[in-house]
Amino acid sequence: MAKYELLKQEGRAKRGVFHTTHGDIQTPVFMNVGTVAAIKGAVSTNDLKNIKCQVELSNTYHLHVRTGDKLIKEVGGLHKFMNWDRPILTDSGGFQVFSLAQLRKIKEEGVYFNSHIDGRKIFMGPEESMQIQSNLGSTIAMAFDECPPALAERKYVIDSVARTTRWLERCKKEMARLNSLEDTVNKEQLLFGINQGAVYDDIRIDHAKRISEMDLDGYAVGGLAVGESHEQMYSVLDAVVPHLPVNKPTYLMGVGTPANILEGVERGIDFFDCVYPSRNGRHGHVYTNQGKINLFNKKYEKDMRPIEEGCSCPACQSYSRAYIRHLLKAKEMLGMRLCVLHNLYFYNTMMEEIRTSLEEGRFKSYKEEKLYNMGQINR
Ligand code: PRF
Ligand code: ZN
Repeated sequence: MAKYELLKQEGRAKRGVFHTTHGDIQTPVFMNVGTVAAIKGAVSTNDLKNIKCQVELSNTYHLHVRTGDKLIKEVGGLHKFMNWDRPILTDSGGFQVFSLAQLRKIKEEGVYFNSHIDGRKIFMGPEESMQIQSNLGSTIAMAFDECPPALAERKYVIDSVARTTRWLERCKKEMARLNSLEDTVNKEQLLFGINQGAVYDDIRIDHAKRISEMDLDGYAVGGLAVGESHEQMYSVLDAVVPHLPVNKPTYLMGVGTPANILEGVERGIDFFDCVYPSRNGRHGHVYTNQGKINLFNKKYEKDMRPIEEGCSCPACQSYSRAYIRHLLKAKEMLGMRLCVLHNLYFYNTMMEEIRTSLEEGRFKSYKEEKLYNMGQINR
């Protein structure tokens, strides 16, 4: 049975450790996104170990429509398939169905949609999502939810959240059944519930209280970073996180920039994930302690310094801005790969610094310093 230990608190900010069957997760943590069981940019699982990655994140929907969860179960589960023995979190498919699939129809039983790969008709409900995640054998499975648009009207959000709650009850039941079966890949698979409610604080809070009573392994805040302003997102977190159990991990889904993460930590979030570091890396946009730079910029053409002076990532250890710029311009895969490795290392290192600052009771000043250096605040 997984257990979350709250090691230290500074205001609402939490420093914790989550013990799982695939090892401990030190929080706050950034999960490295590998949607199709691969970090985009030709990053291997061996690379992940060298860039301080603790948790890999994959998607139920993508693996279901291509290659297939049944095949992955047959060959021993996702950990074995991709050669990664540390924790894996799988997202439920809910969000991806809503953002990618065409012609979807939401019903009480689940969602009917067409695959974004070949257009074939698929049905996914709470039971199907749990079955797929069980076949994959991830460490942490996410509940099947609906993520309404940030600007959805109140009446729609009330009905949607009520359905998401009923879906969560079905997820919990199905997960318990699957974990008790003889041939299940990971009999100790964990389930996180997901809070929804768009930007309506009262709906969010009611929902948070409701799901907190269900004694799940962790709690996510979903439905954010979907078009609302940063201020609205922070204000939802201010309202809702205090109503989630402090002795369970909290997860802010799909967020975000380094600044968003610092603000999330301050408001009590343990887990984050986002495509920004890998996506930006693939476009030659790399993070430094002075902010993000674009390596395509001509001013780096003879710049023989590493991306970041003093950075211990595989890119900065061996290569210059000028050379990586050349690789990017020549469309050589190595260019993208080095940028992605640097960016993930930057994120994972920032999380490590955040944890240390929390242990030493100086998170608040760490955050101010980091934001100031990155040009995000004035002093
Ligand atoms: N639900 C699920 N996955 C998600 C989200 C959500 O609301 C988000 C919202 N930012 C990202 N990923 N299941
Ligand atoms: Zn680097």
